[in-house]
Parts: sequence; C-alpha cells; structure tokens
Amino acid sequence: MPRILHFGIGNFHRAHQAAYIQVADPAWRITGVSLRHATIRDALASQGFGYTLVIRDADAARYERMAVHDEVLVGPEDGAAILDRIADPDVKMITLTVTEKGYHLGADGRLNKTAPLIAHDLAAQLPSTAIGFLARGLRRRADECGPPVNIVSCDNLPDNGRKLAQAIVAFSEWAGLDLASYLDAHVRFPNTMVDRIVPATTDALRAEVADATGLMDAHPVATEAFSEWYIADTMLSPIPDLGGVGVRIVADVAPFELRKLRMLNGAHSLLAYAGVLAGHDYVHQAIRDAQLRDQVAAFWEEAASTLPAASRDGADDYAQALLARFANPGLRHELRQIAMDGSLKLPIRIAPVIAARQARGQTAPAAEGARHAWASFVAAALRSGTAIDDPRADIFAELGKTHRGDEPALISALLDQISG
Ligand code: CS2
Repeated sequence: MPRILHFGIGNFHRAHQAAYIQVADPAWRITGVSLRHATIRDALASQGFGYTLVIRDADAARYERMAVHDEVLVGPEDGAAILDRIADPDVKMITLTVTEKGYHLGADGRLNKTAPLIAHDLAAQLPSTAIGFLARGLRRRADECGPPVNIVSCDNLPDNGRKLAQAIVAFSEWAGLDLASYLDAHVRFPNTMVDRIVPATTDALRAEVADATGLMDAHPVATEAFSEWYIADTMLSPIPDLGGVGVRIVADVAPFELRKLRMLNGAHSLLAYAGVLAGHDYVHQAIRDAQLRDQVAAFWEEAASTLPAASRDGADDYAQALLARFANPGLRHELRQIAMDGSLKLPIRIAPVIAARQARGQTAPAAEGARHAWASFVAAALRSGTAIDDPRADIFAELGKTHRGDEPALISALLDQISG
C-alpha cells in the first residue's frame, strides 16, 4: 500500500494535505509523526485515527469523515519505528508541517549546528527533530537500496524545499552520514506553497460535531472552504494524482509563495498584534475594526508592490478574497494562535516587504507598523507577566529586565530581534 509519512500531525495537516490525499487516491495511507507529544495519537487511536473535518463558509458548515491515517508515531516513544518508516519502500512521499521553528535554521536560513536539539541529534542515534530523523532515516533507506522518495515541506517558509534539502545535507555532513549521492539520485525536495486557514480545536467544536454527527470525536478539525497547494514540478513517481484534485504543479512556486507569505501571513501577523492590543480576540473581529482594516489595506499595497510580476498582477483580487476569508465569522480564528513565534514569522512575512521597498528608495510605513505592533505586544506581555509563546521568550524577558521603565529602549531592543 503506497504511503506518506508525515511529520507534524497537527490541525493544519489534517485539514489541508490529508483532505487532498483522501480524495486523490483511496489506496494511499498516511502515517503521522508527532515529534513531541502523544496527545494527538492518544486522541485519535481510540477512534481508528479517523476524525471529522468541519468545513465552514460564512453561514454554513459541512461535516466530512476523514479516514486516510492509519498510524501515528510519537517521537520520544517510537524513534526506531519512525526510522523504519523512512526506510520503508512503501513510503513514496515524506511531508512536513513542523512550523518555522521545527527546521532549526539560523538567520542565514541554514541549519543551526548549535541549536540544542540539533546538537543532541548529531550525537544521538535516536533523533528528536525532523531533520535528525530524516538524515538518519535516509541513510538507512540508502543502505537498503530504497526506491525514490519525495520530501515535501509544507511549512510557511520561502524556498521551503531548498532550505529543507540544505538542512539535511548539512546535518548528514556533520554527522558523517555520506548521503550526497543517494540524495542526488533518489530524493527530491520540491518547493511548495500551502494555504488553508485552520483554527485550533476547541471544546465548543467537539460539542458541535457531537450534535451534528452523533459522533464523540476527541479531535475534530474546523477549516474554511478555501484551500490551495502549489508544488514545484520536480517530484519523482509514483505520487498520488494531486493535479486531479486541484493541486497546482508548477515550474516555479516563488510568485505564489511570496504573495501568500507577505499578503496573507503578513496581514495575519499585523492583525494578531495590533488586534490584541486593540482588545480583539478573533481575526473576524479585528478585520471589521475600521482602523485595523485600513492598516491592513495599506500593508497590502506595500506588500503587493514587492511581488514578482506573475503574482503582482492579481494582487488586488487576492486582497479582496483575503478580506472575505478573514471576515468569515464561523472560523473563530484566535489572534493569539497567530501571535505565537513572532520572532521567526516576522522576518519572513514583514521584513522582506520593508527591505524590497527600501532597495527601491521607498518607505513601508504599514509594514513598519506591523513590526512595532509586535514589539508593543511583547512589551505589554512583559509588563503584565503574560507568558510569551516564542522560542526567544527568555531573551525578551532579559531585555524586559534590562530596560525596565524605559519603554522606547525596550521597543527598540525588541525590534532588533526581528530584523530580517
Ligand atoms: C497563520 C497561518 O498562525 C499563523 O501564523 O498566519 O497559520 C495561516 O493561517 C495559514 O498559513 C493559512 O494558510
């Protein structure tokens, strides 16, 4: 049975990629990997790994039964089984949604050798990161003369496939795994753009699903009707018929990826910080606030002006469509969910807009406003003692102590943390 091994079995994967695969070819199965916790495995195992996908338009919901996963492995418990799966000849694709921080990249976009988990994985036979698992698992696959495999990053990073490939090459060199010729001949890392808005699961969603379907589902997922997936045309066969279910297989993903990262994700981040500061909880509330909507519109103009011609031309329509998606009240997408990991997201979503405009002698006040909103959001959390969900939270706390009572100095020190 052809199989996909997926790292990061969170809500995004279960609403996006899984939905494409389930329709593309009923023969394919997905093994999910949860790198840190057993929570999703435990929730899904007792229901045969199936779950309900709730698809919401502005005023209606559909309930679809998902049944494409048949196994979930948990990093700290099942390390050997994960390596077995990477070497398994039935596995034709390995996909990832491990978020920006799951790649352990430095500011230069390269694997950070001194990141604690990478340093651990270089020394250990049983890894803890996706990068460590992939490099060691691919070594096994090469030793067993395993067939070709596509490794597909589905995270919001520009040039995600190339960065993942570089990270695996660097890890395998540092660990002495000698993978270069196997990677060249048998492995492809296409760039991709993925898009579907997927809020976190709440008890209210569980109750709604129980009411609507009669099923007690421990981990349903809600999403919007909109979905997009672009993949660079470099994959090796066999793969499921993704083109037949609306995935766009294109020569160059960059125009679409940059448009999505800057216009959708950039505006999301702007709304998250400015929206929370203005007292809102959800994206649909923040986008209805006239002042925030104007800020977002100004940001979209700046962002659109930095796009390659292939996606700049449709940017107005794209922005109109985003307005409707953000305004969808059924999604109840929490601003605080988007606010996490800002120190990794803003250099990708906002800083390139400022840099591209600067290079042409233009200012970017709305994008600068988004950076300031982030810094004010972090400063407010430091003042009130609210936890900050960010890999650099300890550094922010130190800065908070150093600059206590001097808000302008704190804001400027925080901004230094997110220059692109
Ligand atoms: C959001 C994204 O949480 C975030 O940072 O901007 O998860 C966004 O909802 C998706 O990229 C939409 O495709």
